[in-house]
Amino acid sequence: MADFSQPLNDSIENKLEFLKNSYGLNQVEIGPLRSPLSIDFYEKWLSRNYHGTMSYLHDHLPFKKEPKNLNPQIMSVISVAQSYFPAPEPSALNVPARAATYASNDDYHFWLKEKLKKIIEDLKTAYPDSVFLPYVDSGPILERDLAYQNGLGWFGKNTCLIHPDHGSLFFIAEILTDLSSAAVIQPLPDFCGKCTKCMDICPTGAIVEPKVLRAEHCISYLTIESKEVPAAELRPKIGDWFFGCDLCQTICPWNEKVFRQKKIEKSDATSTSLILNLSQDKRNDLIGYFRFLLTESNKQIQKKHFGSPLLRAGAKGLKRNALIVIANQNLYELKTEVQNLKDEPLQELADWTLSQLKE
Ligand code: B12
Repeated sequence: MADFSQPLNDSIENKLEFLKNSYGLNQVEIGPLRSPLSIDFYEKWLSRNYHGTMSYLHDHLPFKKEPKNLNPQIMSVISVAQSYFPAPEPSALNVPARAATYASNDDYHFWLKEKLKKIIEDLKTAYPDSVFLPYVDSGPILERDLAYQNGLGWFGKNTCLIHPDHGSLFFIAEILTDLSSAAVIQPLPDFCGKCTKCMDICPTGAIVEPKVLRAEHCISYLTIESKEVPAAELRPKIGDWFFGCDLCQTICPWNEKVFRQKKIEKSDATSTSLILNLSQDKRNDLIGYFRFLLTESNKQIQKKHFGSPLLRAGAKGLKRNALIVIANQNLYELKTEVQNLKDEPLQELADWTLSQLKE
């Protein structure tokens, strides 16, 4: 529990600075709760159907547009940034398949929410009668926009919020509160300049314009959020990405700067290759893991991935993703398991995988 035994008139901003350091967060900033500055872009994006099957993004519109609809008492938003690389909460499940960097942590929806609840407990000691509502990712809040307003970063061309010191490999979370803040925060200017590396590297061309992601083509969507089987022309472009993708972030000079500063050597997490070269040992590990996915029951698969963000894709989604990587990495050792897969919705994909395997 935080010790607020500093002078009683200490401001909320100073308390948040103290909590930021106590809880190992990159940034914690409070600002008045206003409507998102980029709501017009959001509406246009929806109208272009770039959200694919994520229909909840439509349902969120009235709240995203007017965050006070969540609770009319709310006056301010406390924006939180938590860096996820190197992993602050490493996952016990270390899958040998290539996954987005954030997935090397336990599922942040739980531990980051817990952190927010502890911060709220601390704040309650100073403001016992105030309202504090924690949000992490799944709420109907345009998180990047509110964080942008509170100075946590600018919207990069890859749409991620980028901070000059922290790069973009951070989660965003909020505490909405009825406390008011006198802080006047200027959003950060856009430092992307003429750089288009994130747009150029995206294997599926999902960044159709600077700051506009056609999510239905983003590998993160195809391997995590979507319940469908990707169109045949997109499958080879997914490369060896089994769960999520980071190419538009690892190529970003602002993250490269952070990797250098933190003295992070080139690793799978920082590599910009579409397909990693595997040692024989790593290839064997990958084959073993995919064999497990193709032959075990959905229940066993769920059990193994409990507590990991990978569970978000569901057992069927993980099988689907394995079939695509098996084809793209030519893991012909799994031919029999692919042939024996009896899963109606995945049948066409399994046939496609077989057609790609060459000894
Ligand atoms: C749906 C969703 C996805 C979808 C769609 C992604 C997307 N870009 O929207 C998919 C599944 C593809 C996805 C992928 C990822 N996601 Co996601 N996702 C979300 C979610 C739930 C909603 C986002 C949303 O509403 N998008 C709507 C579109 C329209 O927003 P947008 O693309 O960001 O576009 C905005 C800007 O471009 C801006 N804009 C456009 N033009 C202009 C011009 C100016 C001048 C300005 C100021 C602004 C501006 O307006 C738009 C609306 O704000 C949020 C959590 C939340 N509740 O907000 C997390 C969130 C955005 N995701 C996050 C993460 C970490 C990821 C991944 C890195 C995970 C991974 N590695 O697999 C990738 C990154 C892919 C990418 N390049 O965005 C983080 C982002 C952290 C950060 N530093 O930015 C969030 C905030 C989750 C969290 N709580 O930490 N995600």
